[in-house]
Amino acid sequence: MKKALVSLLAAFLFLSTISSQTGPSLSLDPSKAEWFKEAKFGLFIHWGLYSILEGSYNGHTLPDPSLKNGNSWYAEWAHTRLEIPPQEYQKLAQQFNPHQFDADQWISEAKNAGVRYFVITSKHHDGFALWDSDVSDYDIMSTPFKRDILQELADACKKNGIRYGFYYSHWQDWEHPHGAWPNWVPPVRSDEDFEKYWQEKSLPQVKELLTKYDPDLLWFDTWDEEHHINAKRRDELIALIRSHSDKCLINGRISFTDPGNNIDFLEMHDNSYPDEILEKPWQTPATMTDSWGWHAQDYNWKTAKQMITYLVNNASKGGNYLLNIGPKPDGTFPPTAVQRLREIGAWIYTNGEAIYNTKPIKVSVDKDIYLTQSIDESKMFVTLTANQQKVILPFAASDIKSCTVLSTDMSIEYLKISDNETELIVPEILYKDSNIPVVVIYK
Ligand code: FHN
Repeated sequence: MKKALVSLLAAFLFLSTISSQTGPSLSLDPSKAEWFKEAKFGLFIHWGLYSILEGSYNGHTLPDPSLKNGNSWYAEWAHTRLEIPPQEYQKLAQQFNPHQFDADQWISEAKNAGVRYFVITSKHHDGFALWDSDVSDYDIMSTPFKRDILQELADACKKNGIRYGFYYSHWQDWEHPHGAWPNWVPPVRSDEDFEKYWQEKSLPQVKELLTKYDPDLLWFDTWDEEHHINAKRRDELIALIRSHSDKCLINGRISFTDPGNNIDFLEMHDNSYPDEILEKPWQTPATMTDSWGWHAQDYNWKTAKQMITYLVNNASKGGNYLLNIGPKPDGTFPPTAVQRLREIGAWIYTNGEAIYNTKPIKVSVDKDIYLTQSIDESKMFVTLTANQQKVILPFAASDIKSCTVLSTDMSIEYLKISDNETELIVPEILYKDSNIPVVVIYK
């Protein structure tokens, strides 16, 4: 009897080692995401056929409440929200000819702004591929432009030491007969039909992106539970990526409501900012205006101060800020977007040490004060965004060696308030030089 048990146990152990060795592991070594955690600031690009429409079509401009689903600024949704018939929308491919597109110009603007990684919509919900796809002719080669935009951008990123990745709409696809459409466009796609799109277009195009461009990350998009990306399809896609890349990071929107444990960073909702520190790497995708894609009548530009504050807020909670630009149909960045990038870059030029390669400090402070610290914890950075002159910090004055302004080395006085509270005396002159000064505390 005993002999039989021993051989059963041996067989079980043998099988469990084999089963654990078969098939690629779905998880990536967490060290591969270190660059992402250190990077803090990325540039997102929404660019495609919808950019030609600039938010308007046939006398309607988004948001247009007179249309059943027109009440949204999102210009990249023009196809469905402005009720454009597919055969009309797809004709836009014949007009896509961004003659002023210059990948080096885009990436050098990004680099000067302090951007450390770059993500572009390789295929948004409309199903149009910005690369020469062997899977679908609805791609850049069916336009007058016929250049491999993704390759030119990947080359520019490599030249500038910037990581790059691609947004891919793996669920919504308004071109393939069985891709998902918004729930207000009948008929609701059956799961069997969706599987045809999944096997015929979604998985093969993701494989193309991996084998053609070797990206550092892939950015998938779902935003609620009403999608076909169940755990089986989620893991099938993850397995495909792991089998073609030992570095490509995957975001949590691969299945927003059930990302599982094998994704590499969490994705917040659009323009949303958690108010607590998150352990897993994460980022907020954010717009400079109200739309992601170029919208000629969207004038609601956030100020540089607002966007720097979002960047600092996220860094203080262990996250990144993925800031979006919607380039124009001619391939240029809107001038105000360039101005904002340069304003943010100017602040980062003197204060970047408070952002890059930092980690949160797990204490609570007053609103409009953001704390980060160097990885070795020798320096704490106190970013002030509301012209504060008295700043109370929950640290003992005896732990502080010195206090200076990060950008100028000006000494900052501090007072012991109690055993575990210190007050920084912030002179008004500080706010003359910068409306978001950073005080560095040496411990
Ligand atoms: O529907 C998309 C939208 O167009 C845009 O791409 C954003 C970016 O985070 N993602 C979806 C909405 O959350």
